[in-house]
Amino acid sequence: MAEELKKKTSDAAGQSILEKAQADGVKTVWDRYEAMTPQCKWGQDGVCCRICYMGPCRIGPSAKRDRGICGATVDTIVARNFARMIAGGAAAHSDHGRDVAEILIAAARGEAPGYEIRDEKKLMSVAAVYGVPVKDRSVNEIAEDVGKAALAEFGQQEGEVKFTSRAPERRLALWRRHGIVPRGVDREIVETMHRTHIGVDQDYRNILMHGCRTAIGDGWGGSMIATELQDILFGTPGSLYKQPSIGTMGLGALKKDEVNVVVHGHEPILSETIVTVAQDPEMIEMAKRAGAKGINLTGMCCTANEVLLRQGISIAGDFLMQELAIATGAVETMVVDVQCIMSSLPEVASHYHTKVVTTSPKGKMVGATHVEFDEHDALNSAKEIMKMAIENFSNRGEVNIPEQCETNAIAGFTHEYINYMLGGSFRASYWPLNDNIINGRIRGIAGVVGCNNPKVIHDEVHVNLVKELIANDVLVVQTGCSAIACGKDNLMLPEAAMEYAGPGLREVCEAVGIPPVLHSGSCVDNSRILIAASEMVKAGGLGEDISDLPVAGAAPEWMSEKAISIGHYFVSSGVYTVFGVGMPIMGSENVTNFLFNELEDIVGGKWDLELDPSKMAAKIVDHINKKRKALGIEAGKERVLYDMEMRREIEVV
Ligand code: SF4
Ligand code: MSK
Repeated sequence: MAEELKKKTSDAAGQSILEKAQADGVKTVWDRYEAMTPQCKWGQDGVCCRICYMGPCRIGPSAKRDRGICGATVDTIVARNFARMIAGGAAAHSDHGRDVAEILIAAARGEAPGYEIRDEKKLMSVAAVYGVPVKDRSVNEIAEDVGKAALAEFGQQEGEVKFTSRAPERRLALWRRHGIVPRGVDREIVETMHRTHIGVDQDYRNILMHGCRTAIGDGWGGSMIATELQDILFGTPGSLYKQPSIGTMGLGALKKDEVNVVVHGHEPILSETIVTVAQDPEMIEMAKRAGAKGINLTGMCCTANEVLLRQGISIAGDFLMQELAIATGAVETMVVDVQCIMSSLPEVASHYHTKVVTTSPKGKMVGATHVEFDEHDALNSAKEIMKMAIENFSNRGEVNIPEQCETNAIAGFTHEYINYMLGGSFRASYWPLNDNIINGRIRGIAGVVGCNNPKVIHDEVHVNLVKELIANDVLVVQTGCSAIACGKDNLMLPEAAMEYAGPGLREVCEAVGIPPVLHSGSCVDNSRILIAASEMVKAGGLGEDISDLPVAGAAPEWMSEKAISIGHYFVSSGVYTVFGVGMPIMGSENVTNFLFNELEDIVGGKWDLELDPSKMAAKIVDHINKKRKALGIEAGKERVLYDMEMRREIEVV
């Protein structure tokens, strides 16, 4: 039994609760995956077309059919399916961004009590990008105009999405040359859906290039709007208190004698208010009257990352642990909003006392309790949910929270904090980072992000990949569930550098006092990585475009459409990006060759696929070495002690 469990998850606490869930007769994601195997090869390879009802059409050599009923080739079908995944992912991120823009406007108008402008510095920097006047205007007037300008980006029909101006000049010029600067966030998503309708765009290259435009509209548009506006409303992680947050990670974050509320999903609009209510003395008193010692709030998936980054709230788990958290019997309420919420939650919860509460009109579930979250009366919505959780405490049955040693993780390494951390308030700069890359102490940087997937051992690929990268002096930046996987494995503590990092990276981590693996946030916060990469280019010494940098991206356990959109905007931004698990393009040699090879000559970045974490790490290190060689820094440079003259030069840069 123990060996079987280890084939499902590498999380020890997860294994013990999975065993309990099985004993309780609960079906989990792993049971449903097994029941689904062998999975449809056509779907896995991306060659099944259901775009019109003459089909479905499944084509390819083994089917002895080389065209769909309408005449579509396998290349057209695979490219269309892939482009639609990009559109789905971009839509999810961007709709999140739109919600934040609406709240910012309402908060600025005083129509959303409980929300306020917490980060004026960020507000001013975003106002500058949008050209919003700031002189002699109140913070709320500026915020309202910033919110309106951001909202207008979604439906904009002409021009360029403004945040693309933050990319290095060469990158923007390249995008313009290829006609892939997004005009408006929604426009590119809609055009993808149009182009991939039966009988429109039949040229796989043309379809995939529009995929670049749509994905850039996500990374440099919808996602960046979500991240930046959330920072304005809730504070930029790391910057508010001049230090990142620290929190517990894993199922051990649940508490036996407290009312456990798990916030799950993506949008901090809801979870930030629940954090406030969980600290309300009236609510804590109510919990005590119900027999609990207090209220314990924890997070799941990207909502967890958002509240850890800004509030130091602990994380109960990543994507594959949502059912297991309920199976502990300790969760009074799981509050969900949008994205990555398993449809099985109400069924799993029916074995225990847990209430699953949906809050978004966009995301209801049969079997869940719906408490519509009214942003204009946020505190009362959150209080209603909290009272429900407290009342449910007395309904608990047997509780089994796995014994585990406390696992802490430091989180909140935004591009602003990295800037501050390296140079302090007055000399904030990316130059020390570039310098350490040039002198070879840091070989390069890898963004390791994305989901979990039951097709591979839960968390194992993330953790093994990241350990190999840091052993090779590659500094790792993380978001999403990948960050949670590595946080649970203690890789986000400075001590991890002593244990796992190569000598150069260890030296830098020791000097600066940082972990070798930096937590940068949630899925939409991959936009922070784009800005950090642009800042590295601007700091100098590492080329003139993101594609010149010794950096790479990876999503070793991906599963969602959002991951495909993220991968495609990394690639479109000039980053070599490797996915694990598999990719739904392998049915077309031409599409695979375009994404894995040809695209590099066009946008400077390319896709790759590698299932084995050691080989994935080797590919990333090889790519970084190739970039170092092109920059002429393959041997590394000896550290130079700067005199005042040289420092002045740096400041000019
Ligand atoms: Fe088949 Fe063409 Fe219809 Fe797709 S669009 S289902 S390939 S007929
Ligand atoms: S939550 S998209 S499983 S990272 Fe952002 Fe995790 Fe992937 Fe959802």
